[in-house]
Amino acid sequence: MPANLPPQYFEAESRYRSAKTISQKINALEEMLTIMPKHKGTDRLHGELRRKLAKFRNELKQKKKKAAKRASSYSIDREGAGQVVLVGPPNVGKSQIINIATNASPEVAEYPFTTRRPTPGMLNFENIQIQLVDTPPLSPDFMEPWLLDIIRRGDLIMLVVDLSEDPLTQAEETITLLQNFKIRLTPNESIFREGITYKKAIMVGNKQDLPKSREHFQILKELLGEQLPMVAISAKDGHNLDELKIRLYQGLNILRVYTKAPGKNPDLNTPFILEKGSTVQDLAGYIHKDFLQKLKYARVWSPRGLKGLMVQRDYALQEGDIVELHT
Ligand SMILES: Nc1nc2c(ncn2[C@@H]2O[C@H](COP(=O)(O)OP(=O)(O)OP(=O)(O)O)[C@@H](O)[C@H]2O)c(=O)[nH]1
Ligand SMILES: [Mg+2]
Repeated sequence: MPANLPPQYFEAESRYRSAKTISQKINALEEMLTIMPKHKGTDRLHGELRRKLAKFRNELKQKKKKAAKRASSYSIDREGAGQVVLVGPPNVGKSQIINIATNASPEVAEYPFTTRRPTPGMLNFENIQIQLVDTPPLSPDFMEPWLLDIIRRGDLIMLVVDLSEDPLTQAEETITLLQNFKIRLTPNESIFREGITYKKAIMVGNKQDLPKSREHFQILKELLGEQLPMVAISAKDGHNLDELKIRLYQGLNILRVYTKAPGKNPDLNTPFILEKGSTVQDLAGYIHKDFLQKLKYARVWSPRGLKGLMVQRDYALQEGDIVELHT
């Protein structure tokens, strides 16, 4: 250690040694480097301190990155038959819908920007459950950056508007806002093409119980009815909730089938949920990979009249089919 260092240097060095955080260490090192006279005798020490400083600065940067990632990303694990993400302007009743339709109870309030975090809830539809995700509002004034990822990951988007207050403007503004982020709502299947995420969506006009809502819904249907399927509900009194459930199920692009063993009855309480267009072979593979290899043929019963029809592996399954797999 060169002898000609000023006393302030040793004070800073002692602070460096007792520093408890990376920032404190960086501050002390910076101070030591400023205080230290530069000449041949201090060259090595200088280099050593600069190396340490670089190392701590890098550590701090990594730490901040990690913290930022934690704070800015929320993902909701998919549960049940599919994930429906509710989006829309502030105060339209998104949280109220989750409250009335699912087992979750996010906060509902008269003021906008009540919801700050995504909240999942499960909705019962006949013999299956569909996951609904409540989200903070989409608004040009403020939008949570992680919200877009949740929207991109959802199976179906439910665009909610308030029918009592100019729903057309609400819908158009939300659609435009998403478009600015390369997300387009579509009545067709979700796809990603040329940098744009096309997301299957359904529009829900809420607060149908309030005055003017019916008129407003008619206007909405006339002007945007071709763009998205629509349903009017009241999350306050539950009006049309059953219709909404059916539309959500249809929107998820799935089908339910049941299996049975020869000579036995099927268990109609526990369907297999498959993507529309799935075949007997897909069902077999879904159950077990051994099944897939050994499968010879299947027999199918259906609500539309099939009674044990013998089918091949590539038979496209239909909603409600009961399948007997033969190996
Ligand atoms: N009349 C009527 N009021 C409703 C209905 N649904 C929700 N509300 C009311 O509308 C207000 C907003 O409801 P929220 O569910 O908090 O709305 P939100 O869309 O989640 O709002 P943010 O979280 O701020 O985006 C509350 O005062 C609700 O009681 C409805 O169907 N009819
Ligand atoms: Mg809310």
